[in-house]
Amino acid sequence: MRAAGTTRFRAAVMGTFATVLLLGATTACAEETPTTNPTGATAGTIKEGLKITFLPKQVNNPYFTTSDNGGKAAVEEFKGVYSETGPSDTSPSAQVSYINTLSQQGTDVIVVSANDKDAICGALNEARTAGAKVVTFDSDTKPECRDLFINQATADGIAKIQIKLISEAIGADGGEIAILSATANATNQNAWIEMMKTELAKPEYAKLKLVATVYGDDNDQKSFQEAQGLLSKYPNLKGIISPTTVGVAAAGRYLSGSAYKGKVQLTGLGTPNQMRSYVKDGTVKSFALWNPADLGYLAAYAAGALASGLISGKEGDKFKAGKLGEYTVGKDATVLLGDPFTFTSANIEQFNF
Ligand code: RAM
Repeated sequence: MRAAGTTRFRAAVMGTFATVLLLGATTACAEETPTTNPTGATAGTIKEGLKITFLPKQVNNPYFTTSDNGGKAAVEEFKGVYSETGPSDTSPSAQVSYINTLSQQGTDVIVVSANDKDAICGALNEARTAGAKVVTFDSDTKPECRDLFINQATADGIAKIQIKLISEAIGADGGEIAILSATANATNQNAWIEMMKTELAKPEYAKLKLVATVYGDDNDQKSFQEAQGLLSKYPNLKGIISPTTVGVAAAGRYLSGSAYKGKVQLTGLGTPNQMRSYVKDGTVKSFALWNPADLGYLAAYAAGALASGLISGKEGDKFKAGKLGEYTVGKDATVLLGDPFTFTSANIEQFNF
């Protein structure tokens, strides 16, 4: 459930979002004044001094640099103590030791994007027993291992846009397509892939045939090699969907330097800075993403509200997320940021992240 419709994301992208990311300015309103929302619950004030730590899938991924910086901006607004830690590889259990350390250090909230929904579950629950709150963002763990999940967009919406974009790029004749994903256990990518298969089963996509799903592990080199491998194994391939910022950038680099440039289509989820040159040189017509800075910002406000006892994570709970306004907790303790946004040559110059 979300507090506003599509217009919120659009406005954020074209307005505040562009301002914050292009100019590095912070326009957010830091004041949290006690109010009473329509359900009668008190919105209240986030406590000062909360220790809020972001634990991304990996620290050397520009997507997470942007999301976590959004979180930092929010934590500074409500006068908390922000930090970021995490692995540089995306193996299933790479985050466990970081969670254990944060728990021992008495972190108030761990804000984590899960590489593997099962592998970190036990450590997260131990941290919760020790007093920490757990907010997942971007990639969820199992619901019983966290207090809240901040979802960037619905899996259905993310799947639909990618199938639409690859279909448009390939054209009416259709043909073979493949998916180049992140890790085999990634909660977010796996949910999107399932929904993409559902979407592909629709009559309007009857001419698109998914022939393979491969995994680049959100590692640039491995993703590059997997893209290369797809083309040698499937000479008739017409398109690749890569629902990961690391994978789509690596596939773009491979295609743009190959004879397949402009012939084999590529779309997926990418950051504008990593994809700009491939849009400009004709390798990529369009791709999608959400606003990662807003995702981190929203996750931080949710973390603050949770650790202050303003919300518990039950459906219908409302909290204020600074410049983004009020959000409502939906089913399964999930908060939804908004809709994915499509980048093309017509708008990519407006973005810097
Ligand atoms: C990569 C990560 C992240 C995902 C984006 C689209 O950066 O896999 O989890 O949300 O791509």
